[in-house]
Amino acid sequence: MDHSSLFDRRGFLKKGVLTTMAGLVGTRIAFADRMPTGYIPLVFAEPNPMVIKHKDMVVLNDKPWNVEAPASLLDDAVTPADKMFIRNNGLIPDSIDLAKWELTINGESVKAPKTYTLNDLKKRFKTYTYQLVLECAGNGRAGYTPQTAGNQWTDGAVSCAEWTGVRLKDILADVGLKDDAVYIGYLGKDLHVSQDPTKPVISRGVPIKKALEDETLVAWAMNGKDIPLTHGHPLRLVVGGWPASVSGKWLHTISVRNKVHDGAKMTGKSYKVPINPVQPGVDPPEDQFRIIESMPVKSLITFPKTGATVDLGQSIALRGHAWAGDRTVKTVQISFDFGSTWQSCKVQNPKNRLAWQQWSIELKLPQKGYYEIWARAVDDAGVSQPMVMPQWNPEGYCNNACHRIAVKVV
Ligand SMILES: Nc1nc2c(c(=O)[nH]1)N[C@H]1C(S)=C(S)[C@@H](COP(=O)(O)O)O[C@H]1N2
Ligand SMILES: [Mo]
Repeated sequence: MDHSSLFDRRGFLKKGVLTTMAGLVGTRIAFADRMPTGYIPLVFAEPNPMVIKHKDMVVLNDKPWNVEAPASLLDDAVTPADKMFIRNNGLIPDSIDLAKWELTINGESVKAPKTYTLNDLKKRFKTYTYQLVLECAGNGRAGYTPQTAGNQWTDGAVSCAEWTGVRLKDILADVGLKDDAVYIGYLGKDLHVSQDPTKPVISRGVPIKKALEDETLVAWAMNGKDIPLTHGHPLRLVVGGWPASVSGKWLHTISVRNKVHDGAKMTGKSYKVPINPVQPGVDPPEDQFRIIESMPVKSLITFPKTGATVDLGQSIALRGHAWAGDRTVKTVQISFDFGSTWQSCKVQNPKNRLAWQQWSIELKLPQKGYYEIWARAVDDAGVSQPMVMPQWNPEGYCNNACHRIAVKVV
């Protein structure tokens, strides 16, 4: 990181930088006035300890940051900030001035553009809180053969945190839309890795119907606190159930479009899959791809940790989460005999629409030996997770194959 932008002319940390830092560490900076000139606080050092998070998180890339959780770390019903995966396409903005932060709503399909301060948003609209599943479309990519390019996520690029903010539909009603509105697109303040401010990082969006759902939020809080800097502080678009790439971090603009949004990573083959199934390894031309919308049904075993050893006769409180994009999960079954027989688990209702659901089962494994435990969820339309690799696709998206863990009984 270039640190020169952090300091004022006298060599002290800029006011905005201190505010950013307070956002990062989640509290005010004690003795901020006593920091020596030219001093770089640890949170801005590399690697940034506040970005690295829980010690068991797995760093796939640090420029930009891409960090995932092992499945066993995702045991909480509501994902805590330190166990939440990070998927950045660019560089985290390094100074954020809360007093000057604004959200602009513009585009061809607004009657007139309008701008709100953070305070306007908090005061003028009703506040809502929802638990929302954010899963990177590339989650599970490591499971595809032949291998596809991109971060080799295993199972942990998914979270379900509690987001607080205002409904995008309330803001859009206040702005006033034209009849031809079909799509929205976001813009965030992150910088391209080249640090070239003219290069866009990512600007995705959703059809207006999804944008106007009750659960689509413009959020400023996560799990009851300011959103951590890594996850979009101070403002984020949060759209549950769809590829998490549509949930724009460091949000400053939403454009209401009269055509499918054409921002960075909406075009080409990004976040798209072939319209017709292809043979693994075959990459059809661009016009034969469609944009991924709702994510497919999926589940995780979060306890026990793969590789666990239990005593014969000891019961295991097997558990995890299941989710199904815009749908709900109807059943979760597990097998410990390589899929020959299946047992039904208890499945809880979601806290709200688009939240993941907890499932559990008390299990006793019948004899000593090595076992694999497989979990399979089925959604309310009767669609099941596949046992093995689903439809291969050139960008390696939407791998919702069953999660498996190994357990030894001694
Ligand atoms: N501004 C901005 N928003 C972004 C991204 C980004 O790089 N920049 N990455 C997107 C992608 S691809 C994913 S999967 C999610 C990751 O969210 P998280 O890092 O908070 O877990 O953020 C999305 N929003
Ligand atoms: Mo993503």
